[in-house]
Amino acid sequence: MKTTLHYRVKWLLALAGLAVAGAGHAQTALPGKLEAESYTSMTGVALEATTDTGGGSDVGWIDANDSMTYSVNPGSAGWYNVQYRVASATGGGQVVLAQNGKAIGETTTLPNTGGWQNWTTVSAHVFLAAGPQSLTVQARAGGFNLNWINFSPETTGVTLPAIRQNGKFWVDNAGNRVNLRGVNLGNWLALEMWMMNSNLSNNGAGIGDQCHLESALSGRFGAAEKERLMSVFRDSWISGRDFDLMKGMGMNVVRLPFLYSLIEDDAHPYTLRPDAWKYLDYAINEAEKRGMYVILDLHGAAGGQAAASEQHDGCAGAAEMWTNTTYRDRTKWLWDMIASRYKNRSSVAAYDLLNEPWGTDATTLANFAYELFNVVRAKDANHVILLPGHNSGIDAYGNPNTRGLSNVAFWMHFYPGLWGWNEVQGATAQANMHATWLHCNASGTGESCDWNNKLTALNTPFLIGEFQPWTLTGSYGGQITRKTYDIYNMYGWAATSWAYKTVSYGGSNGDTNSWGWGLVSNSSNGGGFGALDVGSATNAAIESYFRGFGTQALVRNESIAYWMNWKAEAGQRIEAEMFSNHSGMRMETTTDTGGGFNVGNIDTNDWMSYPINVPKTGGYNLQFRVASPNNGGQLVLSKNATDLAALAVPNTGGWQNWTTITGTVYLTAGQQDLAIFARAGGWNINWWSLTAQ
Ligand SMILES: [Ca+2]
Ligand SMILES: [Ca+2]
Ligand SMILES: [Ca+2]
Repeated sequence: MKTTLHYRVKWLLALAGLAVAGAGHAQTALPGKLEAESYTSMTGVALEATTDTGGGSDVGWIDANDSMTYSVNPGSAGWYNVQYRVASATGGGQVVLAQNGKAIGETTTLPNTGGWQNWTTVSAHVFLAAGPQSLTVQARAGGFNLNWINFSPETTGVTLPAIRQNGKFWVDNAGNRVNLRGVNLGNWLALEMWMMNSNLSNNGAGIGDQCHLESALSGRFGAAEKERLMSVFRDSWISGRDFDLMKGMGMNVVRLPFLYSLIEDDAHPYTLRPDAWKYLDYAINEAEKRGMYVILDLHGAAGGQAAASEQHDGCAGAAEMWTNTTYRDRTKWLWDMIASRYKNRSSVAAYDLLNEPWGTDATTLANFAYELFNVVRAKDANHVILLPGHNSGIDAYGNPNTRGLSNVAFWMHFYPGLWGWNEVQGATAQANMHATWLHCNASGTGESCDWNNKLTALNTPFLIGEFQPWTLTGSYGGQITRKTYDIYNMYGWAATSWAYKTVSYGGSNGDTNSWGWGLVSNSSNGGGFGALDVGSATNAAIESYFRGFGTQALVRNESIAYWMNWKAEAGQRIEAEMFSNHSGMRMETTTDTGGGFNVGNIDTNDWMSYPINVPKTGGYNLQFRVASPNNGGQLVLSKNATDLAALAVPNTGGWQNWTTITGTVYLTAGQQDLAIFARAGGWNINWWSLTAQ
């Protein structure tokens, strides 16, 4: 009934000459308010007087597929908050912004406002390029009136303290050390096909890298539709829920791998894509809102920089940037653009100039990285610039300090236990291998200690840009992951693990004993997806498949989530191996009840400390879970080098024969560091506790 009347009235309006184009054909500068009636062209709508605040006209008689096109001029590229001023007596309206016949934002569903002149404001957001352009408002479903649309720059309302170098440490602008611990957003803005183990194929053949996926899509549907489908993938693989999940797992930084072709128009070198900053801005905004930093990581440069066998720079095959000066020049141009855009953005923690640029020798890499450093520094005086590690190390750089460089850091990627580096079989052996890597030998050298000594001598900060401690360590995975972050932070290093999300077409079973490379994976309950042959599927089917990555159910590794959020607390078992600082200790797997790790290698004068909040001043009962094949052990609980309690550690008949010794202590309330000190060593400790009397 409504529909019949609706069409009849629209027809009558047209007859009466009332459905004329809006008076204002002028270009609307954005940010600003776009009157709905100021369209330059439309299909199927009509104007009417409005009783909304401010009066004037609204656009009514909007049915599905009706549209209005406007001439707008955004002053700068970026994300805009969009406010639709709408009224509806029926509800069910749906609106989307489009350009060149393609949606460029999310579809927004509009409410029933209780009348055709009862107005409300509905929010959305969209990325717009700078400069004059047309913008179409498309009705996906009709049944609403539109008075105006307001565009304002999207801001997070959050300003994070800027990160800079102070000697070997990452500090904030107040000079406080910042323990950066985060994860890589792999397979998002730089695909690695294995991470979606997806049964993706092209005419029955596997797809080896992003280049082949994109060329298959271009070949079938043309470059514009390929770009649209890739945008659908990017809009889907990562969204707000993922930043919530990362935050919930204790992360305060995200390393963001991207390909040059996300920014530079590959068909027109030295030209920014219209949507060049869409995804980097989005990620920075989403991280910043949650108090998290971003490290911008050029994962694939023009021509490719990685070893020939690697797909992670976009295309497997030769690293042509090292033999072609144009590619290196384009890479300099790209960093000039990036530094110009983000120079004042304090939530960007650092620029990661090139990922694993191992298609050349260490000296060539160092020389080019210093060239890139100068390009960035010419535009951006603020940000820390990361010099890329070669697979042979960082020695070819010499000492950046003696070159007079500031706000500079190195990165390496450490993967013990994988690809021939200390590979051992079985979760327990893997866990002990990681524990060995994280600790010094008796002379304060070896394993990760050598790197700490090297970076200390260089007086330069360090990022472990990639590492993976959980996939082969079974039930030890969560704890060894936390411990890896703790030890790296103790050295002063930032650390970002690889990676946030991996999926498989059947879904993960959520079993932490056989967990893959993601902190999260798709659930076997509602997260699965099937095969897709991009050589024969319709573009609608490909779009639907890509969209599925945004809606599939996810499961997180609960062991990692637990340990990343673990802290020493009164009244609970405090795992001895979760010290935040130490001298001379190391962890190892234990066969005591409950498993996990104990602390061993305890020699006389070794110590370890724990930040803890003592809830109230008074007496506390102490328990220490210890084992020793020796007589004469002495354990002291201390604070600021003052003894609070001393206990004898008995001979229990073996390093893994455990007993619990008890004592008492008087503590004052408040946040403090408590230390366990070995007045006489030769014992192990698994856990301890303090409980108010
Ligand atoms: Ca209006
Ligand atoms: Ca020791
Ligand atoms: Ca323990």
